[in-house]
Amino acid sequence: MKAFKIVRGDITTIKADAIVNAANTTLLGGGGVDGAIHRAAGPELLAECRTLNGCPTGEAKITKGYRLPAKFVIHTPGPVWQGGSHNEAELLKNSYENSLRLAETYKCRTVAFPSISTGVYHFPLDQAASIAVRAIHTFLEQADHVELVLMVCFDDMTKRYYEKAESEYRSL
Ligand code: AR6
Repeated sequence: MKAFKIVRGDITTIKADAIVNAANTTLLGGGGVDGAIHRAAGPELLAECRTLNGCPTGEAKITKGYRLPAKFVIHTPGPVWQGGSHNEAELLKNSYENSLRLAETYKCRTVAFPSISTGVYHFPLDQAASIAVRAIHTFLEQADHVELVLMVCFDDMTKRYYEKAESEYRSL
């Protein structure tokens, strides 16, 4: 039975086949969840990331998880919010879809996401949550390998927005 679950927690502690990193286009680390993932994975993660030559916004690249409990890290740079007329919604959807496609390719059964672009990149949480929830459900319906997707929210406010987006999606 496939499932989407919204939980509160620290994604670096999640024992999924893959966790997703809200990265930047250099893939060379940063603050927020990116910094936390690199700290927990150890320097081998940065060494592998250096070989990837960055990643365009909305696309995704995969590495091993090193010292993390997760087997893989899928790195995706979400869009920086610039007011909404710079294709931000499409690019955010692409980040979720391309991350899930990569998880399928690597036969991952469980995938954990952070709330991409809603920290330093300032994407409005209500819009980001509804884009994420829709993209994840649409993907799950036709997935062959991915069967559990977790949205790991770092704080209660973020979790409430995803729960609201999920209940709105369910009531459609
Ligand atoms: N587990 C889960 N979620 C977390 C964690 C954690 N350990 N730590 C923070 N969050 P952000 P962005 C939440 O800023 O907006 C980096 O410098 C956080 O509270 O990490 O996509 C990159 O290198 C928020 O809800 O990512 C980029 O330059 C969410 O993760 C830039 O930030 C995303 O916040 C990307 O910005």
